[in-house]
Amino acid sequence: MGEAKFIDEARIYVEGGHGGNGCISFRREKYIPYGGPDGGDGGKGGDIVVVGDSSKRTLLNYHFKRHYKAQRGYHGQGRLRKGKDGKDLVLPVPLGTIIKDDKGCIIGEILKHGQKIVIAHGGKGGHGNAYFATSTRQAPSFSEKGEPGEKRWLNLELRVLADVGLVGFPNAGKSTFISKVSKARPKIADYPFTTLTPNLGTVLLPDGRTFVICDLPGIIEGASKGKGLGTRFLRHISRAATILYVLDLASSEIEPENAFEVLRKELENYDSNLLKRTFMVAGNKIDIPEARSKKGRIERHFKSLGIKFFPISAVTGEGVQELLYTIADEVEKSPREIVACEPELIVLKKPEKVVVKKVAEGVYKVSGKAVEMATLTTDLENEEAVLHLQEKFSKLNLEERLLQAGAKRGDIIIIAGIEFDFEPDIR
Ligand SMILES: Nc1nc2c(ncn2[C@@H]2O[C@H](COP(=O)(O)OP(=O)(O)OP(=O)(O)O)[C@@H](O)[C@H]2O)c(=O)[nH]1
Ligand SMILES: [Mg+2]
Repeated sequence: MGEAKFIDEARIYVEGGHGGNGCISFRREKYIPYGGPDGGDGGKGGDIVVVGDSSKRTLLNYHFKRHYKAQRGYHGQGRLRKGKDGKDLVLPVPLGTIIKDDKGCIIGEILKHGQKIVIAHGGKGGHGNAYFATSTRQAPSFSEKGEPGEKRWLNLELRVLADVGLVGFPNAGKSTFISKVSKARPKIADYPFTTLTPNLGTVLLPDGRTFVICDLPGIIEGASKGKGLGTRFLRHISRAATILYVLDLASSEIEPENAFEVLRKELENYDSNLLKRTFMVAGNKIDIPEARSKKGRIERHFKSLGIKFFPISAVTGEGVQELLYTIADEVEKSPREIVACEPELIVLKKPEKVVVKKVAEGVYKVSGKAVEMATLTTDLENEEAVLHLQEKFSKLNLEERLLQAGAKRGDIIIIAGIEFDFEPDIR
């Protein structure tokens, strides 16, 4: 993973495929000049589907290409042939991707390889004229148009699925640690903020247990107020089972006990739930004499607080094995949080069927999925089709609703962007 190209947010526009139109056709048989209606239905438009792909690590693709439209459904044909459905458009995303709409409502989250979520439904195909044949209307010469596909802007947000999150000051040795215990190869250097984006590494223990570590950019005092790289990367450990604080025992700038307090404070300011998570502390760089000399004191300090403390050297590997086994135990006990339980997660109310709004003197706008779809699927040039639309409107009590809202004969009614004159039957 190219470090600088780690992208964990994207905004995309998605549009399901348009449904295919229903067909108007009549059977043609020998000696029968005008047979019964046999126009087939249109096919459904393709859906847009996100799918979990464990080989993906970032949302980079969606940073470059933002507009997605699925294939439309094919039109119906004569002899009752139904149009083919449009192909779904599949968007692979890394595991841990959360999909939100513009109101911040969570549409879903991808946690497993192969898991699918439809984020924009294709429109239904329109019925062919055969569908409208009744005993009183034996030769309908109209059909429905296909429905438009669902369209919307969505926000993709990645929260990597890690079992353990590494939290520490810059230069504490977090990246050195992850490169020692996994195949991850992040940049390591003796200046602060070497790591600019999270890195994941998988640890495999000799006993077969395995877990995923997330190395994060360094946190400094004031990070939650935006200092340094800030705390926005902390969201990547928001569902880690446990947190490993990495302290630099050789630091000449701050004592490890204080460093730990500062880190806890910054985490608390970012999201106090992070403090409820189980955690342990690694005192790094004990290969350096100044660090080793502090070891006893720091050990006693954390022990007195009941905190698990491990003196290690990420460079030589001293103490690392023991730490890894303890992490594995911890991960087993408290599995990774797999469901995003966010306060923003609200169940959307079922949309109202018909909503009438006066937009100007003598102008009313009508919205609601059923009314809009009925309008959009009608061929307004075809008189029979318009009569059929009026039947649909009366089933939805549209006329009454408009009269209640104050509409009068001759007023303009706008439905799905199309203007009608209001000509009520009543009064
Ligand atoms: N002697 C010694 N040096 C270490 C040890 N671990 C890390 N270092 C050195 O400390 C410096 C910083 O190491 P990094 O792993 O880049 O630190 P980091 O915590 O990832 O730093 P940021 O990415 O900037 O937050 C490097 O020069 C490492 O070689 C250790 O156990 N012993
Ligand atoms: Mg680093």
